[in-house]
Amino acid sequence: MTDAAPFEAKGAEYQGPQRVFSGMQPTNGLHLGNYLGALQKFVALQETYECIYCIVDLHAITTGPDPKELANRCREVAAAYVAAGVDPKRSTIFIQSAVREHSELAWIFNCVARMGWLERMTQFKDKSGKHAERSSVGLFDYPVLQAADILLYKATHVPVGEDQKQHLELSRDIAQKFNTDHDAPNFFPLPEPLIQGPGARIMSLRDGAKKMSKSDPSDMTRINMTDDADTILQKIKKATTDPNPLPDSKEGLAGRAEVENLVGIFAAVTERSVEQVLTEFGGKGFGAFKPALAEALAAKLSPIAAEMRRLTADTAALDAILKDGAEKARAVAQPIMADVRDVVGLWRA
Ligand code: AQP
Repeated sequence: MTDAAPFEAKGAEYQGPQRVFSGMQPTNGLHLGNYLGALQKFVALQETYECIYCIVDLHAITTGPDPKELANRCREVAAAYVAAGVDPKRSTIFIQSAVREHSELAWIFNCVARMGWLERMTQFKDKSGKHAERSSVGLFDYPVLQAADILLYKATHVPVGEDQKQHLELSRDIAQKFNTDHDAPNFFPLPEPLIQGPGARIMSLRDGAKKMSKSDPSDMTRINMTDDADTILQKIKKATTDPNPLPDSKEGLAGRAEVENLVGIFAAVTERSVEQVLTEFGGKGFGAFKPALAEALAAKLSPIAAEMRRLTADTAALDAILKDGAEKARAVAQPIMADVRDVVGLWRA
């Protein structure tokens, strides 16, 4: 048995190491929501935890990306991680499909998760729209693979944006049911989502009811991590607002979702509170606020974008980081997977 005594007496708390896991899909380029909701937390958590950060290409193929582009998309996400401050010497950065055990554990979890649990997942409903029967089984099963990603490393903490809360609850349900069904209390930890903080839910620049998303057909709805200062300014200038000036208190943002989103973004990128932003801009119009917001965004993102360009130009160096990361990830995952096989009673090859 490996990894700090996974079987404890019934009812005991999980005793294994505290470990962070999270990932991002190499679909379109990353955007401000990905950065503020997740990536910024990835960086901060390195101070406290052992961190494992994945680029989830197996998730990406649920929506059929161009196979010729997928490897470079993976490199772009890896470059974003490193450029934002994830240190490949301290943390593990790797590509999901390079560790085969993700798929194997997902299959085992398919036999644990219940259809009814998956049918309740709102992300599948959003992404499949009116054509659920024509969606891939993989898209339906996405949160089960996500549970496997996390639990393959017995991760205890998962930094994600607000949109992933329901999937994280499902991961906890799967861990709990696996432990109970196999009479293996505390074999898997029940992973804690780390969602709180500014930036947990960044909305579309055009519609305050929709989250900022890579897959939105309009590029004007999002700030990409690689947008230059001029593009950022144009997008912010065209962002939906209303004719009223900014309020001078938080209460004044009620019913103004788009304005609330822009103020929240300003607060998050300048590391101030919403109240502080409103103290400065309350009573002023968007003619003053929007250029200041665009400038703050460019100041935050431009150095990261420049570093991303430098890193993606050196494919060999990035690939070496990913190879090393995959080796480190396998070293954690393989003994845990061997234990899972034993617990489930699979044939020992
Ligand atoms: N708008 C958002 N606000 C805050 N956090 C967000 N995240 C995504 N959008 C926002 C967080 O970013 C991480 C990586 O997400 P992902 O690549 O796994 O895919 P996703 O959650 O489905 O994000 P996207 O950008 O909206 O992609 P598409 O359009 O491809 O579905 C996650 O932690 C997520 O919470």
